[in-house]
Amino acid sequence: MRVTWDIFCTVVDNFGDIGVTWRLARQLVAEHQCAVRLWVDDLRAFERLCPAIQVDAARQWQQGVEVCRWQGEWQPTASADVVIAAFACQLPDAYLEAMAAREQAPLWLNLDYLSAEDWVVGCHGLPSLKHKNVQKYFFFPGFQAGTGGLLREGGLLLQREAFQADAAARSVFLASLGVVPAPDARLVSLFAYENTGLASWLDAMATGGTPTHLLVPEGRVLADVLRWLDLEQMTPGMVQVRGALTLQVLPFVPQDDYDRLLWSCDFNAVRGEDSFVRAQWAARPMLWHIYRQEDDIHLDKLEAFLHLYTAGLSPDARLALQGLWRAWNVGGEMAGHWREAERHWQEWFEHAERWCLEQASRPDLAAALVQFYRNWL
Ligand code: TRH
Repeated sequence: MRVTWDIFCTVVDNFGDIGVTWRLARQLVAEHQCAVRLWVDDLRAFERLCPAIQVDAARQWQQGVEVCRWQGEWQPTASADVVIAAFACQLPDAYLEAMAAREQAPLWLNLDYLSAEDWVVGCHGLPSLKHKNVQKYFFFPGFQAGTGGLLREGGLLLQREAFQADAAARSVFLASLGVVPAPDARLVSLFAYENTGLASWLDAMATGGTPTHLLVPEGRVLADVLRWLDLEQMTPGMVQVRGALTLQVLPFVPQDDYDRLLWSCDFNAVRGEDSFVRAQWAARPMLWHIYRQEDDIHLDKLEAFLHLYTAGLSPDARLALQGLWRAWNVGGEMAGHWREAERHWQEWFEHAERWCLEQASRPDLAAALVQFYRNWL
């Protein structure tokens, strides 16, 4: 009998909640033969990542996953063997009762946000709340042994390596997005929240010695790009040139194409959680715009990651990378940090590859979840 899984996702804002749960649901089906229902309260956000989604359907099958619209009145539903509340979302009361009514209680997990902080290791797998006879457990993704790991599909790195080794595949993919970079241009992708530091970074690229082709998928940072260009609007496909910098707006692409975009670029600016992890699997130098939290607690998370990520770098390269990331995350002046980081490009490039391999040497998050269930039985 296939193990049944229910994954609940409320889209708080942005795309990370659905991005992570959709990726996990697909992988549990494809690699672990699980029967997965994914309950989502915002199918429009989902459609951006997966254009095949029918936004009005109460139930639909997508890539082997049963996608259920989680809106309006809850219909009586039997509980699955494993229940995942993603990012502490609140399950429907009637579903909690259905969990408690099972002869054998289900495994109930809260899939938490990703953090590199040390305390995560101590809290991963601990019991949390209880509803009647059903115990909930914390499940923390993470970068260190003793955490739940990172989402990484089987074969992902081989696919990525093959793609990056195939210049023709890269050109064909980029051309499908209308991107034809000059042969000597450095290709950079930019996915970020609003950022007052952007103008100084764009200045640095426009006046720098290396031609840069910057790709900006439609989204929140675009308003800052337009302000810098002194333009009212740019639609996908449009290109603007300022000195050594060519700027191009891209459509928001389906999730698998976004991977290929990251693999195609020499440098990726990413944000939040899922794109942040995907840029690490792309094994290229990167810049992270962390999701802002109250009382600046996100800055602790940033430091925790920087501490781990920069450990193998030479002292100068380490300082350069930390300076760039810190400036970006407080909306500070970027130009000097960018020039400094450019001096360490080759080292950073090799480091990104090493970091990727090191992270990939740990069990991936879906495998860790399946193992957690087996141990729990
Ligand atoms: O959209 P985000 O800012 O999501 C955030 C974070 O997850 C954050 O931790 C969370 O608290 C907040 O949402 C509510 O960034 P993230 O996590 O990178 O998710 C973006 C998703 O969008 C990811 O799955 C990649 C995908 N994507 C595409 O599919 N196509 C695109 O063109 C782009 C730019 C992204």
